[in-house]
Amino acid sequence: MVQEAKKMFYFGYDNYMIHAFPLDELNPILCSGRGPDYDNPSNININDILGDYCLTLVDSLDTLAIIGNVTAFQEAVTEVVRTVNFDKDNVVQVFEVNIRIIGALLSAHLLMMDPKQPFGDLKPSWYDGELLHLAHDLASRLLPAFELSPTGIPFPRVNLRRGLPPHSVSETCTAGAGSLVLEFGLLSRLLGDPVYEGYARRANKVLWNSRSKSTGLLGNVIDSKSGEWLGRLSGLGAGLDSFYEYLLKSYIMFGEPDDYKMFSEAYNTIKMYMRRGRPHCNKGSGDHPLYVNVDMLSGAVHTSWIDSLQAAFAGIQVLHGDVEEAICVHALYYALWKVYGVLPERWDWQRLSADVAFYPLRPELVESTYLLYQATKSPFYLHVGREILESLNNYTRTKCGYATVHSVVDKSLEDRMESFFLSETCKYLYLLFDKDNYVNKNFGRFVFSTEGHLFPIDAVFRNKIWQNGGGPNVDYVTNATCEAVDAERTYFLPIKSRYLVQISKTLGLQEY
Ligand code: DMJ
Repeated sequence: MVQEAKKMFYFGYDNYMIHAFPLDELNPILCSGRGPDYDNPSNININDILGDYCLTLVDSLDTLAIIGNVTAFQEAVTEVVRTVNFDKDNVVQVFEVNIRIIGALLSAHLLMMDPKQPFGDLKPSWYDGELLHLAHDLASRLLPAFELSPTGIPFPRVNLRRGLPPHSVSETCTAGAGSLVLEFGLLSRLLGDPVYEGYARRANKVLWNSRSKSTGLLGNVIDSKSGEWLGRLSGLGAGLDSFYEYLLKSYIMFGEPDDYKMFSEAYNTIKMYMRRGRPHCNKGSGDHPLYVNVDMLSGAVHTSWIDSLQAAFAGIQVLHGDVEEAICVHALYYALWKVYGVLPERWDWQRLSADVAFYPLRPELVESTYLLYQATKSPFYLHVGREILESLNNYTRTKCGYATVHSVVDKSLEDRMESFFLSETCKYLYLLFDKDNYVNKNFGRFVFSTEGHLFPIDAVFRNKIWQNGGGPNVDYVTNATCEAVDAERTYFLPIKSRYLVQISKTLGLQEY
């Protein structure tokens, strides 16, 4: 399976380099490349993400390192330094640029600079911090989104060359505005410049302080000009997912107690208002646990769909130490995967049908499968990973790469391979199976960004050299407790078979 996962990555990556580079993405059916949609500037599905900066190459850098291909990694770094330039008259989304490009550049830089050389001698002899400078340049181009916001919540888009576009839309999602602190914090601490982290933290504070006074919940869409909520949906998926994720991961990385306080309050509120079903994952009776979307003001059920991004929440629960709950959340999305062979973007839990039927090769299920395997070492998760890999090969492999599923119902395809397929889906599959990988043997040394980029945890990132003479932040230990998973659990199914049968039957699966 290690070799199969590697093959999957190289099939996508090599085809991108042959048919698409230096454009941003690969069209895996037509065997061609794709850049921004200049004919239709309002096509934000494409233009939010593609900015003419070799996106897929940049997003793939650390996967090459993790897979152990030093030569290809060095070649890729050379190409990035030779080709990538952010001085472009393109309007892109702050969040996407941050997680896919700034995160990728910082991760590759940090892996090269690691004196322990965990993935070999990655640093080309000529390397002199060029990727860090690129990340710095790009982050500076995003700053107008923060500087010109009257509330501190960033505008969602900037023109990389000209700053804030005239008549900019100010409507932004909570995750978009509030998932910058990991990358911006690392950048600030690497450069000794508090500006980036300061803006990202300010955005988080404003969002946090805007939570409902009655429920403590946040909505999914907010106006960055007025600070008014425009979307009252509160849930774990689209619009909110990485906001929670970054509160926890930022705490793990920087040790700031406030991040953990916010995360744990948010986590308790989520459990109180969104969770339905039997109280314990592996005990008692009742429906399989489900986290529903609720209204942020009343806490009442808001929609009857859940979305595929919510599958990542099980991974966050693992990091938070709530492993039993993670097992249950994962089991639901795994059962859904078995129904369709991939995951629908939205699924209606009342009608038991796909509400929004596309699947753009997203990583969330394999990501939480990987994290659950690390936490439990149960071979069950290796089997889940194998099924995921096999169905990706069955349904999405095309002549020149892996393609977005247009409809999970009829398995028709669209000619697009998003960069997160290589940076996340393939990376997590590979790491799931490569049990001796340095990352897995030193799991506590790293944090994965929301785009799957690997960031080393290091005491130097607990320093703010612009504060207190740069002394380490020692006040970071909280009373968080992590539930240990008993060794004997390794030999049983992580979730009792009667509960697996229950969820499978509910979803109409014939076999389980
Ligand atoms: C990725 O860009 C990131 O994982 C993000 O947090 C959510 N969307 C995609 C993958 O689905």
